[in-house]
Amino acid sequence: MANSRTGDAKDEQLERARVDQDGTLLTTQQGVRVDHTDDSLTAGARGPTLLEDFHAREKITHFDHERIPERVVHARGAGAYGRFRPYDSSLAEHTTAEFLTNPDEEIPVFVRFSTVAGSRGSADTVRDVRGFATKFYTRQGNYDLVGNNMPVFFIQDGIKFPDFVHAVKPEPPNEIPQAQSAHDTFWDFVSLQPESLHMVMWLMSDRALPRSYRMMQGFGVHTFRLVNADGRGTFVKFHWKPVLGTHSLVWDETQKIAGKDPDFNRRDLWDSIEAGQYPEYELGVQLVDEADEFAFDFDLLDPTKIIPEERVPVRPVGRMVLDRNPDNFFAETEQIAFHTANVVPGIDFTNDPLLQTRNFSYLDTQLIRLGGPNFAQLPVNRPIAPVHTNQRDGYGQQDIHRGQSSYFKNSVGGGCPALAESGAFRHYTERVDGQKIRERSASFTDHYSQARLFWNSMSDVEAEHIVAAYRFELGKVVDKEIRARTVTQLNHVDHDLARRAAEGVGVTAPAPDGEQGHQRSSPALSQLNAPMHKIETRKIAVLAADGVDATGVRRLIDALRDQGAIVEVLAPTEGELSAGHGEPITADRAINTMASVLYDAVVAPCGPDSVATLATDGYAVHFLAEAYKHAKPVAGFGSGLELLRKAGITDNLAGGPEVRTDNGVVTSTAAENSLPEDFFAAFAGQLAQHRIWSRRTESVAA
Ligand code: HDE
Repeated sequence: MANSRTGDAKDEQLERARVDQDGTLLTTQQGVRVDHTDDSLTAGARGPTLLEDFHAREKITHFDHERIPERVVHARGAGAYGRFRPYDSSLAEHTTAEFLTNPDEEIPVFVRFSTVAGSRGSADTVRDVRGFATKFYTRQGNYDLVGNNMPVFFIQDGIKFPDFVHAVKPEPPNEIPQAQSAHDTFWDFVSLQPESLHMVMWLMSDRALPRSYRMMQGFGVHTFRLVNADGRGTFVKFHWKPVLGTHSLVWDETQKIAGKDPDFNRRDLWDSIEAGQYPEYELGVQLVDEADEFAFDFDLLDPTKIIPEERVPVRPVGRMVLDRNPDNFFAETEQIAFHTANVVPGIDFTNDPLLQTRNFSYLDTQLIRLGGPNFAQLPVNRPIAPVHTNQRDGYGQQDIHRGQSSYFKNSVGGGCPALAESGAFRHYTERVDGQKIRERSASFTDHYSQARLFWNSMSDVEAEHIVAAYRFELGKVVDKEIRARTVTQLNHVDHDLARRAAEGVGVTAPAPDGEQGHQRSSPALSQLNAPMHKIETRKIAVLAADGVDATGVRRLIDALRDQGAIVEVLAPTEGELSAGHGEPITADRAINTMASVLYDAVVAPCGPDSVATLATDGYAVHFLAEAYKHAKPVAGFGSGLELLRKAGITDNLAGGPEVRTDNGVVTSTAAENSLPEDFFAAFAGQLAQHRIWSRRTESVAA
């Protein structure tokens, strides 16, 4: 494991807490050396264990207390350190936050990605929202942007959060199902809660199945406020855009990966950082003048709404790179404590009722999760800005505060810590008038327009996936009433959607809603409209056996690796393969230890003997058919085309040496050194598309 030091201020601070065991001797917690740790101290070799065995007692006691409560939501996560730098100082017009306005300094960050519903040991690739929480260790203090990969939320007021979470979590009698929304209580809740509809549509979309944490967007969700040096406020929504584009898995694939590699997203993040292929994201902001607070047909304070990007463009402001894996999952990724109220001067809240509750919840939850009020002193949570409070004592106090005073004002401590004369956080001055009242604002009541905007913005294939997701999820709901209620709710969004969902789950579609809504769409909402040109870090499997055309395979590997792709040779067994042409080549992995769902594309190279072996290997044939079914680019050359045929892939197999591309299948009958260069370029072109949605694969059995 290569954990190179980054040497920034946070890294320096962490270094003081790091412990290496190399060359050390085993001791007790008290530093007493131990020379025997396999047998307890007993009265006679077959007698009872003695209470005075302090080493055994200490060892067992610590073990008994190793676990802490998992996060009540977002329990399953993966994290990494990195750095953020703004492009320029132009945002200074709107905010005094230095980390957003000082391009001369790189700010250390820690990001934790997560799923929401599952427990710590659940699979990564479930249908779920993903958390995207960033801690910026700024010179002005820690700023936490605790976002998700979807820009809206299920509820408008935080008081509903326990209800929502209870509904989506496994059901109380039997704790089934794990990490799934496909069960009665979730759909019961959301079908009775129209405000959830917009977010549920995002959850049913491909956004809920990210290919990688490196290939998903992040959103702050709420409207926050930037505040400048004059105290002027500007509304802001935060966006993260991944440099590699936004890509998703397909549903069948996610379910298989959950078994083949439940750590799929976690492993992907770890491996890419270890390989030096650092994930990168661009931070963008949507800014709205306070004067325009009421210029929209929705309320900016309503977290179930987006500001369409065509209406207010996203302004790029900086770039984040994740370049170091943690040393210890528990110490860092588990113990990191995010809090929406961790803000720095220049960033403030709005009266979004969801945000207001979060500002209470995150501090509160850490107190139970991390066992007391000193969790901000844990290495991963410590700010790099100096910390001086009059707070004292509590479980796990790490600091040794010297001096007589722990109060303000004091004279015995020379008045310190003193009040700051500059650089302090000042709450935005906002006039608030109102009656104490439990009432949802009337401006929060349109639950359908933006759900419809989302639906209208989907490409055909994305829409198909949404329908399929509704059918799958509702198909798992036992109570037919709940299915019917959900379909009725969808009918308020779009009759066609409601009809298509209803048909799949044995429910009669309601008549079209008299008020079929607007025809607007927002191109930015479709993932397929994002630019697709990179093949960096895409994983390609080359299926080979003894007798493979190693020359052709090497040329393919070189061509794709040059563009940052990862190519692995898979064979019936690992190790060296004799080559039909060229030097022997090494198989990186055995086919049966992997699966097509763990790769982005697959290649069947030339080599009559190799092809003959693979044609009788069910894993190899299924590998190809399954990749084809999941709309992945497939390539074959020379006699490799026979293997494609065996897997039922018949697109453009009839050609000659010239390179043909059809339906994402790239072929040539040429091999070895005569395989045209175009072949690699054509394959890379298909790979950049990520999936070939024009391919119809319903009938493919895989
Ligand atoms: Fe959270 N949320 N949340 N949430 N949330 C937590 O905090 C909560 C919400 C989000 O990697 C908890 O430390 C309430 C929206 C992320 O450590 C808890 C409400 C968004 C993470 C909590 C929300 C999020 C959390 C659980 C409604 C997207 C993981 C453990 C008022 C903008 C952070 C913890 C990490 C975690 C409460 C709604 C994102 C219980 C009460 C909206 C990414 O405090």
